[in-house]
Amino acid sequence: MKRPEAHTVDAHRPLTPADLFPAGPRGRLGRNVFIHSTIDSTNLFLLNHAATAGDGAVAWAEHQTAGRGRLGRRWEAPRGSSILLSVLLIQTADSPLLSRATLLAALAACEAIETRSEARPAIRWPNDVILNDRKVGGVLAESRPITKGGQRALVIGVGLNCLQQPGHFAGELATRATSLEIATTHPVQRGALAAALLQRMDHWLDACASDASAWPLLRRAWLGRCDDIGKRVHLHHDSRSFSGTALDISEAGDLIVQLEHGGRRHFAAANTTRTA
Ligand code: BT5
Repeated sequence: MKRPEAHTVDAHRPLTPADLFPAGPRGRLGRNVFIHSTIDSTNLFLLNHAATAGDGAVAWAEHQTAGRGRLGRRWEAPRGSSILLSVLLIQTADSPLLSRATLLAALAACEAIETRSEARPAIRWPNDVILNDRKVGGVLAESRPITKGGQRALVIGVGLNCLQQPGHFAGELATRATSLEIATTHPVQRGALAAALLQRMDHWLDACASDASAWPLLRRAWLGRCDDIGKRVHLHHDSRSFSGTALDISEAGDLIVQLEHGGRRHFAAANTTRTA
């Protein structure tokens, strides 16, 4: 049974920058915070404003009219129900973060959920956050060149379903999606969860920037939460279907699969989809 505070009107209150950074910005994230009541997509907003928003900028939305998923898919969430946020990082074109951002954010999302509830979410390669075998969140990392000095704008977006009830998930989502409200017993506070998410992202960004040995740590923590390792996976890549057993992820976040017809193969997230 959920404790009564879960259902207070406050749970849907629009958030402010102080909710996201209760102690002020402490690390790389949050010197600029953009709060939108409605926007097409927080990822698109930061990609379009990369030159002016500045490294570490955070965009938050109560509602997205064109929330983006991978490979042209959509992210749907009722107003005020979710965490819908993106962060902007200005990186050199050869930065390892460009290929590892999805791993970092999915891990941070799991850790944040764990600080705020009894749930132990899993990660489904490459970008799904899973609770009770259903998708509770997703990560979308996108990057674009910016004009100055060969740098790239890396935008990492995270969507986490917080307050949705079962009736909010229609069509295919009815059997595939869940929310923290549905799947956990703790009251869901979007502000505290968003703050924890940003804190965990800041933690890993700082660790990986200051010490290259943090990457193996991050990878191990990610693998510890990954639902796929040792299991059968079905993938679509280069107009072909592949099945096999997931063995590991590479440093760049590729899934390494022992194919059922023999051989091992690396699959990059950018051009691979799951088919089951
Ligand atoms: C993702 O894509 O999971 C990445 C989602 C990233 C969303 C955030 S919100 C803030 C930021 N701004 C944006 O515009 N995007 C980011 P993908 O793995 O392609 O999953 C998309 C698929 O998940 C859809 O095709 C649906 O099947 C399903 N889906 C859509 N909305 C969902 C939801 N609320 N919960 C669970 N599944 C959902």
